[in-house]
Amino acid sequence: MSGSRRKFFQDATILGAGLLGLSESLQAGQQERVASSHHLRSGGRTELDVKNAYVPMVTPDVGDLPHEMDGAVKVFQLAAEPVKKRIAPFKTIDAWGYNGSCPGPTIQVQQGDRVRVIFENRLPESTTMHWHGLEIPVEQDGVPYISQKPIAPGEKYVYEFTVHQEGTFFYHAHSAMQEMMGLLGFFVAHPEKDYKPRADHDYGLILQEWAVLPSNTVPNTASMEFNWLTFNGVSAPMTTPLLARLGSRVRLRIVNLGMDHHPIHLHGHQFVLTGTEGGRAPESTWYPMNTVLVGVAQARVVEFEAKYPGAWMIHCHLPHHMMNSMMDLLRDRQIQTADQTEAKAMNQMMSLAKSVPFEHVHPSPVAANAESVPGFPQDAFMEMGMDEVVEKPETYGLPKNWSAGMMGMMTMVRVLPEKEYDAIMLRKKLPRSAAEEEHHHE
Ligand SMILES: [Cu+2]
Repeated sequence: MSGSRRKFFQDATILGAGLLGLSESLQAGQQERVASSHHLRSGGRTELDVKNAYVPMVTPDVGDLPHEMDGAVKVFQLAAEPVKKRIAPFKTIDAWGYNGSCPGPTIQVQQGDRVRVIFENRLPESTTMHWHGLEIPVEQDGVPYISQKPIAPGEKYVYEFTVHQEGTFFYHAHSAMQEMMGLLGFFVAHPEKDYKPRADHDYGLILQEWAVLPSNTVPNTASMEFNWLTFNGVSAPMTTPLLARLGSRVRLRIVNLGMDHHPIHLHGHQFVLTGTEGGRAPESTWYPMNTVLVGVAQARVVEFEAKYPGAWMIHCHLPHHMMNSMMDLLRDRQIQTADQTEAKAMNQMMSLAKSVPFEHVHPSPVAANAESVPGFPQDAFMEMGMDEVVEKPETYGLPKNWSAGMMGMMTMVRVLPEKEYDAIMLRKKLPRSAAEEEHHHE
């Protein structure tokens, strides 16, 4: 760690300690196991009746759907509706989602739970909800005309079923174009007895792709050419880094509902495939890998020991999926453009920087004779440092211009030693103004 970076973290610790008191806040934000509602209400039950606690999944940039209890039933409210979705600092699209969120908020239940979802259709057209991978009565399957009548705009519909499985599932509209508008979300069923080995962190990523023409905001759901690729509804560098304590075990659940299969690659660590959309896989089937192909309609669950400190990329490895659309920005620039000049490219970058606005652009150096080399430019001029625009506690302490190295379907797992992890967790608890003051002080 550099001296200035060390000071960064020290300052955060001192400031946070002053504001909140160390003992309480240092543990803050760590994924703590939650007892199931059965556990909390267990009263006179014997130990055997009580479900285990589990580590809840965190869906960065999305969040969870809360529930209320009606007797022993977990009741969720879910409304399908149009959503203005900012997928990048300079791109907001007109997607569809649930409860103002695209993808929809994560539903987390536990194996054995009775679940009721009070669903409302606020879309301009009919829809239904399908519970992908769940073994439930056919009347709850959410297929229009086959298992139910389409739910008309303005109508409500109640789904209710018992979840006897464990695993990573998702919910989505059972209409192809609506899926491509963003109508899906996680449905995670935690096991009755926690998985072994237990994970310390559990993160979920939803893979989506969008075709949005320049100067347009509505995704073209019939296109096969996708220019925006997102994790949990945002493109890098807007994706929120996943944090892991050095030495911890990390579970990563990935689901895909688009037109492409995505090979998701993790840097610097090996993982094992511990589950699919069908649930947990037996440990005898686990083997080391660092790229997992997540096919359309699949869920893939991988786990790894966060052994090596650092900011490690997690990204789709399809080259075009590691980019953000430059069409909005560069207009006349195509990869093969022969008359691209450094001055022209820089000009384009500066005009984008002004419109966002972000603080600066950060082109890497090019050779003096670059313009005479066939094929130039490729990645030159494309990288955009916008650290301050996408700043959040989880990005705290990253090297300057880190955001210039991240685009498209990409995020990172930050494997952090105890002190640095705690400093960021503390910062997540700070009021926004205090965090800003400290930044300016630094
Ligand atoms: Cu991909």
